[in-house]
Amino acid sequence: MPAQIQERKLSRLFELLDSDGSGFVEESDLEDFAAKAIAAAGAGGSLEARIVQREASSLWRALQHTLDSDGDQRVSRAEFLAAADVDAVTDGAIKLGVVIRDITDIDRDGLISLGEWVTLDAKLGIPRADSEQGFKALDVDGDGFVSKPEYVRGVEQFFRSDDEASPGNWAFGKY
Ligand SMILES: [Ca+2]
Ligand SMILES: [Ca+2]
Ligand SMILES: [Ca+2]
Repeated sequence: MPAQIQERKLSRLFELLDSDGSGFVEESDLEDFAAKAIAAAGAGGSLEARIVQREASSLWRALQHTLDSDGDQRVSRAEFLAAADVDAVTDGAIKLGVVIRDITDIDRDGLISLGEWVTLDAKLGIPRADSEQGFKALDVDGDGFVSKPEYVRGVEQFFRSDDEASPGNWAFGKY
């Protein structure tokens, strides 16, 4: 079963990333994903925005380097799932996931509030109920905020854990 949960999580992420619904993840999808997160956070033009753009583009290059044997510049769902075992891709995805949560903390107090969380998730296409459930899961100490250590750990679990009980499985909503 362990493989199945990873597949479910990554399939869901693939859908979020494929923002033009083409059935493939392309470079433009990653640019859109970054742009949506930046817009939701009102972070346009900031240093943080450039970091998000840079990590999105690094993840694209890692995917391309790993998968693009036929040079068609796009990644299918099956290829995306296969890439999940590749360290360069996992590391790139974790970095992007973390910097996106960094800008989710709109007021920069080191804590993501429920309001901040749902604002960003809505823009990324995560339904409100899923987003709220994800927030509750990642707020492991139950103080009403997702702190940086909580979301860093959550994003790592999303990409690395095959434990059904890991809170981080919810880092990007229902899976
Ligand atoms: Ca696409
Ligand atoms: Ca905050
Ligand atoms: Ca917390």
